[in-house]
Amino acid sequence: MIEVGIVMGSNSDWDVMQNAARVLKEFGVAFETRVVSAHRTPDLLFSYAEQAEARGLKAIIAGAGGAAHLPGMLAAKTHVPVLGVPVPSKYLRGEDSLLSIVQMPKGIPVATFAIGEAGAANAALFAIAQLATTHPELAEQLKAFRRKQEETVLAMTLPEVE
Ligand code: RP5
Repeated sequence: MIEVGIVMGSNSDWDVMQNAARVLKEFGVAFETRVVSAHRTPDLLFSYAEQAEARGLKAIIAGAGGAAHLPGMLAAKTHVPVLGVPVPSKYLRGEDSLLSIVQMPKGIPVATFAIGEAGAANAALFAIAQLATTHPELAEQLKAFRRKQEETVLAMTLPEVE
């Protein structure tokens, strides 16, 4: 069963959002990817959000750029947790995306992540951490992931000063 939905406002967001898909794949979490535009396919946005809970989705990772209303509007239409990823935009480098995702009114939360690739990857790791509360094998995988990351940093060396 699909556990996580990854949606984005355009296929131009894929370069960033594929980082979420890669993490979920690495952990063996079943996910789907869809283009859903808040402004250009509003009816699709509503039906995706309305069906999310019944379809068994445990989290929706939503990425968009510019006037990034996709995560907030999904959150307005479903109780499934929405994890928002600000995609870098052409003129404002994603600061517009970040602010339009993070500044939600009280009562409709969107968990907002960093702009760009780190945000997409971390949104996936956060969704996995949520799933790990009821899937012990995912908790073990997360521990192993952290250990490997730690070992990589501990093995880092720096050049000598000439
Ligand atoms: C947003 O507008 C999308 O999320 C994308 O980041 C941005 C540009 O979309 P395209 O013009 O590339 O389709 O809705």
